[in-house]
Amino acid sequence: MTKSALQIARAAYQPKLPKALKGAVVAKEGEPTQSVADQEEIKKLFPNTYGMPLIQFVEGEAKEFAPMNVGVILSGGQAPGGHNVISGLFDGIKKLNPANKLYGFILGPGGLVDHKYMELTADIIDEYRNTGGFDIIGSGRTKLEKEDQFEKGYEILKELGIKALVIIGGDDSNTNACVLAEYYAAKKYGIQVIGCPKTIDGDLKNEMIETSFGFDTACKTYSEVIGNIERDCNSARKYWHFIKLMGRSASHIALECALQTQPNICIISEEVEAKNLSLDDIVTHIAQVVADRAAAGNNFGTVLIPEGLIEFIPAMKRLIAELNDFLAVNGEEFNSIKRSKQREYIISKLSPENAAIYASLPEGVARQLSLDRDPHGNVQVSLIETEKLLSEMVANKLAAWKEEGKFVGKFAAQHHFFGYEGRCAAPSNFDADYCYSLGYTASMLIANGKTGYMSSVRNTTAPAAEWIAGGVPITMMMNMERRHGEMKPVIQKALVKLDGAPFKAFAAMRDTWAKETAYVYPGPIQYFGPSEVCDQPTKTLQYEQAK
Ligand code: FBP
Repeated sequence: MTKSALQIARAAYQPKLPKALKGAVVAKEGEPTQSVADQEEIKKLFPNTYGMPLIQFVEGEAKEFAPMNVGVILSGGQAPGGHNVISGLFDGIKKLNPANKLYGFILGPGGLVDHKYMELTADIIDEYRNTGGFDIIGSGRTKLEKEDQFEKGYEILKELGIKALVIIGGDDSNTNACVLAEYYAAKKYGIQVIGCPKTIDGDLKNEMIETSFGFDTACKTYSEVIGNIERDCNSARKYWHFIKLMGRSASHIALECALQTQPNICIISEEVEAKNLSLDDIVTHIAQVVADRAAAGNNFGTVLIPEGLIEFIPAMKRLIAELNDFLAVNGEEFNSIKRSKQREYIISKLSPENAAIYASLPEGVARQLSLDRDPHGNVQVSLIETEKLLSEMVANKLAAWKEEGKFVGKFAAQHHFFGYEGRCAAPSNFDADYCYSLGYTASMLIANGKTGYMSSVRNTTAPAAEWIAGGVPITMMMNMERRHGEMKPVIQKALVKLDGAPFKAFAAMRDTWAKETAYVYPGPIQYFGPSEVCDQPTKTLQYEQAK
C-alpha cells in the first residue's frame, strides 16, 4: 500500500501517557456517586451499576493477570483518534498479559448483533497507529437497545471467550453501553462493558469528562480552512463567506472555530434560543454588520453558522412542528397538488404566525421543509442549507435597504459546509495522546473488574504526563429525558453554556471582530515541532480550565 511521507513518519509517533499509567497501576476508589438528576428513577433502573465510586489510577505494584479476551466497537460518526483508542486498549491488555486477545466488531454495534468480527493482531494495529478514520473495523449507527440484541451479543461474546466489551461512542452509544452493562450484570453473564467518549460535536462532556475525542482535531482542521478563507476574503475584498459547521445540535464546533479564527460573525444556536430570536432577527443582525462594514469600505467578511441553528430558532421550531403534523395527515393531498401551487397551498393551511414565516422563506428552503422527511415523518433539518438560506435573506434585506439609502455597498456571497472534511483527519498530538490514554485506561478498568464505567482522562490542559486517568460510572452522567414519547434514562447532552468561559470570551470580543478585520490564521495542524505549535489543546478547554 502506498503511503504518504507524513503517514510513514506519523506511524512512528509514540503517544504520551499520563505518568501514573506508565508502570503498574492500582485503582483508587472515591466516594459513591449520584446521577446528575432524577436519582431515584435512575437508581431503580440500574440496581447493579448505580452509585459506584469514581476511580483514579495511581502507581502501584505489578500483579499477574490471567489471560482474557476483549471486544471493541466503534459506534456512530467518525472522529479523529478512534484508532488510537484501539491501539491504547491493545497495548494495555497486552501489557497485562501478552496472551490477551482483542476482537473488533465490524461496522459498529450491528457487528456484535450479527456476529461479524475480526481479531485485531499486532500487525493490523501497527498499520493504524496515529491515523484518522474508523476504517480498521468500520463504524455504524445501529442502536444497541433491545434485549434480543443483548442476547445475540452475549452469544458471540461467550463463543469468543470475551470478558469485556469497550464501546467507543457518543452520548447515546454510551447510554446504551450502560444499559448493556446493567443487563449483563443483572443476568450474571460475567461480561463487563466500558464506554469511551467520542464525537467531534464536543457535546459529551461534564465535570468528569473534559472533552470528547475528535473535537480537537476536527475544530483545528475546520479552523485551518476558515483561516485560509479569511485570508482569501481579506485579499480579494469582494465576498462574504457563509460557512456552516457540523456539530448536529450543539454549537461547540462553531464557537471553538470562532475563538481560533476571529470571524466577523458567528451565530451560536443556544444564544438564539435563549434570547428567543427569530430568523428575521438573525438576518437583520448579519445585514447590519454587512452594511456597517460596507460603510467603512469593507465589502467582505466571514460568517460561521452551526449546523443545528434552525431547530434552535423558537419560531422555526413551531413552524416545523406544525408542518410535520399537517403533512402527516394531509401528505397525499399535498402531493396531488401541482408543484407551482404547493407553496400557496401550505400557506393557506398553516396558522397565521407560521404561514407568515413560511411565506418569508426563500423558495428552495420552503420546498425542503415540505418535502424532505425522514422515515418518522420529520423534516431532515440537517439537509437545510442554512448558509444559503441566511445569505439569500440577507441579500433581500440589503436590496431593500439600498432602496432606502441605508446600504451603500456591494454584497456577493460564497457558501461552504465543513463537516466530513474534519471527521477523519489524522489526529492532532492532543487527540493522538488523549485517545491512546483513553484506550489504555479502558484496559485498566477491565483489569480491575469494572463495568458500567466510562474511561476518563482529566487535567487535559496540563502536559500529558500530568493527566489524571480513571473511570466514571456512566449512571453518574444520566438524567431522565423524553425520547419518542417515553421517559428514558440518558446521558445529559452538553450544549454551549451561555455563562461558560468560552462563550463569555467570545461575546466580549465579537463586536470588535464584526467591525475590524481581526482574522487569525491557525494554519494546518502541526505534528512535529515546538510544543506551543503542536500540543495546544482547544481554546474551549483553555478557557474552561483557566485558573
Ligand atoms: P456522532 O455524534 O455520532 O459522533 O456524529 C457526529 C456527526 O458528525 C454530526 O456532527 C453530524 O450531524 C452527523 O454526525 C452526521 O451523520 P452522518 O455521518 O450519518 O451523515
